[in-house]
Amino acid sequence: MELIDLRSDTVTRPTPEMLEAMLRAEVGDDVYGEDPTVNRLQEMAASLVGKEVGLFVPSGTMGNLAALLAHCQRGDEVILGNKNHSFLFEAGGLSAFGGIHSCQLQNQPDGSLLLSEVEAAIRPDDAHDPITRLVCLENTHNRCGGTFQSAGYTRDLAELAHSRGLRVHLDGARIFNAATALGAAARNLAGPVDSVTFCLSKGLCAPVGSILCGDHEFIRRAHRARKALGGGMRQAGVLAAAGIVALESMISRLGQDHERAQRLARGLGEIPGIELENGMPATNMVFLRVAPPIELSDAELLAGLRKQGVLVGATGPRRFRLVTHYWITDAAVDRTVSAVNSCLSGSPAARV
Ligand code: TLP
Repeated sequence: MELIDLRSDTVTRPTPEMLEAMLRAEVGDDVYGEDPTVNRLQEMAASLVGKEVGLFVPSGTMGNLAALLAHCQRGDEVILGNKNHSFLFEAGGLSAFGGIHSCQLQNQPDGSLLLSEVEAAIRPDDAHDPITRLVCLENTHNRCGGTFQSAGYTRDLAELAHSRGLRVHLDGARIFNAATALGAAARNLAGPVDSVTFCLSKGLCAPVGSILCGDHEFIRRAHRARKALGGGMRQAGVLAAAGIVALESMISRLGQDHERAQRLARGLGEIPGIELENGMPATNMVFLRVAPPIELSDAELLAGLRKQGVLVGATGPRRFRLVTHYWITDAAVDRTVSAVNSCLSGSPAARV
């Protein structure tokens, strides 16, 4: 039985074309800046998001942390959403390694921050206060449901931040999903911000890696931070080669993942006891809640689905996340809907 893994788009395996490119990759020592494949990937990436320079990093987490370290000094404050990945799921790296203080604002349903709240959170120049240095956005926004924010919103936020002397970092782990959903170019979404991280190893299917982009001076600082964090890789062209294939051939197909997320949501939404948490999905994530009359525990549901070859993510009591990606076909979507249906209707075959 083929496993249907909907826990995340991070589970995507490299495509045959990527494996082929990895095998043929020309490499050098990237710590010396001598890996031609890494250099090419960084140039392509920077141009896609309209920035001067790109820096290949092992993960989105390191990209965000290197950005924070490059923008902030110890004791500086960053304004970010209380559901942002950097706040919730990066092991507190910003305070552990950067000594950076965080001011958490409530994310709006689309993942944005209210401009009025950002403005109110900027500290006065007073010796009692940390120095507000940076605002962090996330687009698409993972915990808000894979939602996206428009280029207009990003521009307004950046204008406000810049007018007060702050910089803006965008966690654009899935920026190409946002761009696809908006029918916009990624460079329009990233244009107004000072730095952006995006991931090659999520919907774009590369096995490893993210890119941090910004201007020369910012990337010079981020490069040093990457080294300090142990992210200076040597013959990384082997990985970058897959990243190049990802940028060349995987962005234009992301809409298929969004359509499949819609198909999945429509199917699941018809099952009694399932509530779609954010309505129809904006991109490639379906968040759902299992309503109280259903007696199955979360562990029983996960185990019942696993028995039928379906893996989904648990995101909280009676809350689950299903993420579509390259390896999820229409047939896999339909099989998932029937598996959930049979678990919830108490089919003995699905019980553990
Ligand atoms: N997100 C993962 C988990 O960590 C939750 C996932 O399965 O979605 N920014 C955003 C918005 C992310 O969703 C993630 C990964 C990251 C950064 C970190 O990327 P990696 O996993 O490459 O460190």
